Amino acid sequence: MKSQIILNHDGVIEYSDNYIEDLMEDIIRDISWRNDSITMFGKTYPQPRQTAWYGDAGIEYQYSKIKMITIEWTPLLKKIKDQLEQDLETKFNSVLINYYRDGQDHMSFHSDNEKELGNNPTIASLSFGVTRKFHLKHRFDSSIPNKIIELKSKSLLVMKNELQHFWLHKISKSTKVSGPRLNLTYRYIY
Ligand SMILES: O=C(O)CCC(=O)C(=O)O
Ligand SMILES: [Mn+2]
Repeated sequence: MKSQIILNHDGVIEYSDNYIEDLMEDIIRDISWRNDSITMFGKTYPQPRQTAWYGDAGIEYQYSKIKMITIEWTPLLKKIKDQLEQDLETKFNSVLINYYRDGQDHMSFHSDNEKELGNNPTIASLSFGVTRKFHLKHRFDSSIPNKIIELKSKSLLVMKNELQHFWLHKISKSTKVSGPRLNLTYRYIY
């Protein structure tokens, strides 16, 4: 695996192009999407993307006030997990799936810092479909410029060490993309 260190200050981000074959259609075929809403300023909206949560039986994860319990691995999601565990020498027990139907679907700035993820989580993020921009912003030091990483189809991005303490990340809206994107973030939930 040929990986590139993209960020190495207050946390680490590694990126690998062409990590995996294009499995977008094969993955999507078997996914049951959730139907969660988000509440902001007292109003309820559908989430601005589709989501699903798979993994070992009975694993719970709460984010943005949404409580999720795993659906058990599809064979393909499990196979990818096994490969990532071998390549990254770490364990995963669940995967959050995000499907951005078009350029309007997005995810706002946040850190993956829920306590169930442990102190310095290693999160492995796979992308399929259209290229979208992954923005990073330092939480405390405004003199550090934001970073933008173009997440290409079949790439692997790994976030690790103290990254979630110090950096926010997002997938912003784009009027330039035409087509969907699938993202899988493999995680270990304690
Ligand atoms: O779609 C992505 O690349 C990022 C997803 C993400 O940040 C998350 O699921 O927490
Ligand atoms: Mn995230």
